[in-house]
Amino acid sequence: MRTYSATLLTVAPNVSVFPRPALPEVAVVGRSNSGKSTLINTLMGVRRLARVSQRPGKTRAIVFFDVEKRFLLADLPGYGYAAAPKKEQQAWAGLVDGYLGGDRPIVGVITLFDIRRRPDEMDFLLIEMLSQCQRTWQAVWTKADKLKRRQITNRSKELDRLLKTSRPGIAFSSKTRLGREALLEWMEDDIS
Ligand SMILES: Nc1nc2c(ncn2[C@@H]2O[C@H](COP(=O)(O)OP(=O)(O)OP(=O)(O)O)[C@@H](O)[C@H]2O)c(=O)[nH]1
Ligand SMILES: [Mg+2]
Repeated sequence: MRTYSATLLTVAPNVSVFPRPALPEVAVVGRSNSGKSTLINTLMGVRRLARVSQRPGKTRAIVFFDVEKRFLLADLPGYGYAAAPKKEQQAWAGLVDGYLGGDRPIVGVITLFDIRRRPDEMDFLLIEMLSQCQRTWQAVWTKADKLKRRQITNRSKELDRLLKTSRPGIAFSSKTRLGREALLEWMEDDIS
């Protein structure tokens, strides 16, 4: 299995401390608890690079990882944490919009959806945001190990339809590594 050598570069709670744009960047976005940090660890083939939350809504900064001085991976804070106060939700929007809508060399956005959940208003808002800032995104249906093979196929089709994906989403599991190769292929294509 191909693994990557990745290191923590910066934890950025606001736009003023983003790293200097130099390398191509791949962003990982999605609802709180959708599995962003776990997916980054799985993609890189390491155990404890990105911190996996014990409680949802813990990550409140963009965490940048440097991968082999070739590209950066950006682990974005999750949205949709119901208990978050309004002020925090605004801070989230400011940070994510500042990042995705800014002038950064983002070559692709990995957009996560729990395969078992029905997308809601906030998911559609994220997609709207991505298309407004003209970002190429790849949908990923996470936690596919929770479903049987047949259900994975059906849910994947249903989510493609609901979210109007331009390319089919990739069913993914950090437990079984389903979808890892397909997602890496997409990512490597974008970087080079
Ligand atoms: N069964 C299963 N559980 C997963 C998978 N990916 C993540 N999880 C679990 O889902 C929970 C949330 O995972 P995280 O990676 O912390 O999710 P996150 O999107 O980074 O969450 P925030 O940083 O709070 O936005 C953890 O308990 C993980 O172990 C998966 O593929 N399969
Ligand atoms: Mg996280």
